Amino acid sequence: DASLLQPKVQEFELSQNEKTVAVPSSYQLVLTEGSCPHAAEALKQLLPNKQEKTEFKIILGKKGDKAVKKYAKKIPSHKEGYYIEVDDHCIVIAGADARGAFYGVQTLAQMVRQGDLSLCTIEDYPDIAFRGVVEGFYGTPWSHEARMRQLAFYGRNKMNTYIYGPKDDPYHSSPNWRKPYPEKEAAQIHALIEQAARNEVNFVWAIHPGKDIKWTEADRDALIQKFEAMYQLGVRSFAVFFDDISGDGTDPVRQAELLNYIDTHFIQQKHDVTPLVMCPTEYNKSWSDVKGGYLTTLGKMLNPSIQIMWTGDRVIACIDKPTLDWINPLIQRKAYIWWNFPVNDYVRDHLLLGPVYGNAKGIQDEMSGFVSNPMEHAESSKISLYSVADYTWNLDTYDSIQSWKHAIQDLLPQKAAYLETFATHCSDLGTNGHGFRRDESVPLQPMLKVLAQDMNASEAVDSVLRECMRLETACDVLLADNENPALIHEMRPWLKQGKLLGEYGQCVLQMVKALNGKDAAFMTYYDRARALQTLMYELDMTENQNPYQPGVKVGSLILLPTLNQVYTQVTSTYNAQHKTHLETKAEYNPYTLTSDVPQLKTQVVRARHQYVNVSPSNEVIKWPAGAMLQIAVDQPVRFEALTMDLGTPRVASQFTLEVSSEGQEWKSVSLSQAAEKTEITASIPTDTSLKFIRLTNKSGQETQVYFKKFTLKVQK
Ligand code: LTM
Repeated sequence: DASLLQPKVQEFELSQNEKTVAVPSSYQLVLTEGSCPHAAEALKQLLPNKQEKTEFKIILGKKGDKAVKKYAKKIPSHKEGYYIEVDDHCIVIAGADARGAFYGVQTLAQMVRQGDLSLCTIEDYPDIAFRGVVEGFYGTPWSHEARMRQLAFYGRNKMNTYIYGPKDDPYHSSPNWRKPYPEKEAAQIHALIEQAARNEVNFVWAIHPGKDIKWTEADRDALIQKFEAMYQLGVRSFAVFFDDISGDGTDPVRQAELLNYIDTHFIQQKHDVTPLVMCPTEYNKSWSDVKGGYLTTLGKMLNPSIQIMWTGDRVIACIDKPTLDWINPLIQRKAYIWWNFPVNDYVRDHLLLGPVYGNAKGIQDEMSGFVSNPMEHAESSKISLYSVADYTWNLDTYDSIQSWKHAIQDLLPQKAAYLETFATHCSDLGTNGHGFRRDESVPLQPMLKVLAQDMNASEAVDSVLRECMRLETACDVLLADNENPALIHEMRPWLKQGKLLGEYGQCVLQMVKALNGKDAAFMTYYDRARALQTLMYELDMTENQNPYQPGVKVGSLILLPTLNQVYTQVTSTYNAQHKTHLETKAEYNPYTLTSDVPQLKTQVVRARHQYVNVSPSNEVIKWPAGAMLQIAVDQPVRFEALTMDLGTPRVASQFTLEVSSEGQEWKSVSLSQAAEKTEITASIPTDTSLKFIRLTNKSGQETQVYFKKFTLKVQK
């Protein structure tokens, strides 16, 4: 069944006689020794029983090899393409090159897994030249073992690029980009390079020097020396990232001069190194100042072979034709897409397990590459990465739901149905500074909407109740599963929350049923629903306690909000009927954030114990003159102190901090920042209760800062 082959093949033709042949139990291998070693190795792994004296032949080779000469005309002319022919006594795999032959073997492997082979021909090739992954997120870099598994996964799914650029590897970024890796890390990188080669993946090593680079010969030589050291370790593909920096490092002329120098004096000298890739400082449209000339300078100055990365119209965005029509002329080349999905380093309390959708069809000829930035959870990211492989190989036949289902099947074959149920309710990002959202709980949405309108609609009550039961079951089954321990380990906090959510949903709907049926059990369901609210809150406060977006959210787009709404309604109705005062509030955040700093407008504010935190941002924030960020609370409280980190020394004097009780009269509070430190603090007089606090840029000009921490301490 050709539709089961993933990524989808370009041309598949069944033989007219519709015959099949059994997977050969032994075969004679015909190939030109050494021509496509990784394809040959993969074939031997797939069908180990190679024998000289067997009738059935497998012919494997690449264009130009004697073994496949007869098929030369049938091999697609695209790089990395391949031709397969299956008949009743022979299988031919003929690649346009060695990588194409390797991909042919991967396709054969999928056919073998389906059972008997249909007699057929396949012509296949990728739509996009560079396809894969940029490990480019903030947070804990992937482990060595996770990376080894990833590279094998890329090979199986015909992705040819892995860009190594974890923001929190100090030897990739400041301060240690100038230094060589210590011995252990160097040995691991070497092992990754070997694994990448076995799987026909380009291991691209990226450097992120812009935070503290000096435009001197010494730093230029330090960079070349680091690249040379990486070359000695086996790296044959390189990238330079200038994202998320401010100050001197952002100068496009200096960047272009450095990159051209690297290109001429290092990349071109080596003869076995792929084209240099760069990530610009203005890497998305919303931040681009075309008149300022950053992008056009790169476009004009950079050597034509240097690839320029682009995240789209915004930091987090899907890619379509207008995106590419805008950027390509400016940079005078086809953009190399850095797709910021499923990365969750700005919504770390969410796990993004939903389908990959939103990127346009028909744009394959407008981009030079497409790589996805994943989550720090390597195994869980494979759901999306599988579909990225599928999309980038064959854009026009890409079917997001079908691909998602196949991805789940591939990741956890024995328990795929359970994983699908869980992933259905664990896909949105929640409110976030980038405003990027994904759909969630899609099949249940019609019934959830009916329930939100009328909590007594019995069909909706029953369907949602059944789905909550399915969710609870799925989480239990997955929590106890042993098929992919690394995956379950990553998902564990979310599975535990999903189980509680499933239980809570059933309980709330039982409250509705008990109320309608005048069932005396209402109070028992109420007590349990309250207990489950507490347990969900406790889990959120104790698991995944990263300092950025701590906690664990599941079903946060529509399932949990609808259940909470029903809980409030049913409890209020009960109170009215029985003159009781049961707690009707399910969830409550007394704090709100308002801001006219465009990049901070939709940041999330969270209260945790005595602290109120605004979610930090990964990127540089352009804070306009006069713009402010305000936190309001619905009941007066005593603010004790503010601690913030704008990632910049000597910046406090550009801001004013003010507090107010009613929002009419404002009182200034002084800010202190120690010399050369980035942390800023303020002690707030606790003699009056307050409802508002705001921070304003009073410097009279735009200020560029980071937004690493904003924590208010509130008196108990
Ligand atoms: O997107 C780019 C080019 N750079 C960074 C990434 O490192 C980060 O993972 C994403 C998502 O937070 N945002 C960035 O700005």
